Amino acid sequence: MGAVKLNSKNLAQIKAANPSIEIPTFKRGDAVKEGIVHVGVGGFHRAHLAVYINQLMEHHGLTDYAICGVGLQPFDAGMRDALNSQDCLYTVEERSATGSVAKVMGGINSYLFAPDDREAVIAKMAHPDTHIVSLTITESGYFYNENTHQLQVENPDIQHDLDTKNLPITTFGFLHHAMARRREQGLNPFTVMSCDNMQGNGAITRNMLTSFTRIIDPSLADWINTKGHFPNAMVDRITPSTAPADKVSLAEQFGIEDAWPIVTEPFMQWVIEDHFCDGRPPFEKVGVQIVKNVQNVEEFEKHKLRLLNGSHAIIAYGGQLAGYKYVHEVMENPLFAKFVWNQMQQEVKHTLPDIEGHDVNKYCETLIERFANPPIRDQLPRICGGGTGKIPQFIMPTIAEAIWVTGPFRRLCFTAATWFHYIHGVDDNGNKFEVQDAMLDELRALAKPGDPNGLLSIKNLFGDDLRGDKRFVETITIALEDIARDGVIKSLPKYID
Ligand code: CS2
Repeated sequence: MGAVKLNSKNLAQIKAANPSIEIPTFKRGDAVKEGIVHVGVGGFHRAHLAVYINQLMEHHGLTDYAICGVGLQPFDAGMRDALNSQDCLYTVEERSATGSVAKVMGGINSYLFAPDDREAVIAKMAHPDTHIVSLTITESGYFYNENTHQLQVENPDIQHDLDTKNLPITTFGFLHHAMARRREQGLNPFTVMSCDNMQGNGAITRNMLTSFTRIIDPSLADWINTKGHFPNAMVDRITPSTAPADKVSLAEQFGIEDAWPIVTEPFMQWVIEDHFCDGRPPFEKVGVQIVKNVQNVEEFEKHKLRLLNGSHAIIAYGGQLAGYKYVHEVMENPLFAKFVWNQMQQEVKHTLPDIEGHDVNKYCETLIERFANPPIRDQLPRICGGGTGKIPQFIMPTIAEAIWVTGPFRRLCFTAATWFHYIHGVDDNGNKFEVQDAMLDELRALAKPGDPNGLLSIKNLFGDDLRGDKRFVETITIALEDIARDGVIKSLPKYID
């Protein structure tokens, strides 16, 4: 029998054909309220927040926090078409060495594609039923200058949105208009909940939004700043980009025809500060760690960003240069596996705060297992992309702190150097690959094989403290020379022990 097209009408048939598949049995559509508007519906959102909401709706009777997904970018048209063709249902396939489990998710209730109707998005955010606007807009969506910690006011998209006669194109433009409308209507601000991978994601969101709004309307900025809440959070679930083969295997193995399914790992984690100004779902009922203390979230974030994402950096940039395609393949090479372990243990761990009840060595071991999980086939280009938002977050602060406490940082410099070299788009065997980065032109103009100084001069990315540190510049120069001369695989043994 052929696979069945995923939609509400066919759910019972899908379940009957394969009873192991989890399907939503809760009410959807007009029977529920959409309390969350989520900007940036990609794989990660659909494998993370939308899964927690699905579980709350399925097992805990939640009816007033269904999700209205929003896409701001032209490339989101594909998600609009996929979700709208299947009543916003989609499949999450959890894969591990022991097999696959398929779960149809129904937490996303509707989807708005901003380029179709920008006003509809503003109206939705401003609606009294909306209590939370959540974001997965990637690091570059925040227009955050890493050096000055300020909004990139000069950015043309921000300039476009600062003229309020224009309909907005950036997240902050939409949030600004919606907040203004809520104030006019006598409502509370909604909570703005960042689910992006950034240290202090809530604080950055607050800072960027109020800076943006202050230029247009200082009193609105004050209102948002005083009444609005922006919880900080650590989010975690490795979610590869969906490959065409994933659709085929879902159809073959589970009988579901899904225009855009997700393949992910069984593991998921979310630690979030309890800081909501207009109510929230009882997230703790589905395993979310809700913490009262912002410092606690920061500690979890630090552990995750420096250990997981910091390791991903060497796996992705080093692996791409060495000619690999997937994370698990890189981890099968003992040189990389050992380097990753030693970087975590010897250079990152000592920069991290102790967290009560959190065993950092166990956490590192779990990471190695997660990276090595072959069936999720996590693609290196997914992790390589957008490095200008990643290296300054996941690697540079660890180097700066390691220097401060005179700990070792050679491996971290090697990791940073793999990114510097990656910019050229040619691997160690002379094969070309595509480099994805919003700042690519600027990077390419400044990158030189074996010489980090051009890239280090980008003030938005690298602060003066590191650029001015002789030990750092010397160490990264040597690493970059090694890579340019010998390639990653030949250089690795020098950096492992
Ligand atoms: C990856 C993350 O893109 C990246 O840099 O390291 O997407 C990673 O898979 C997630 O942070 C895991 O939670």
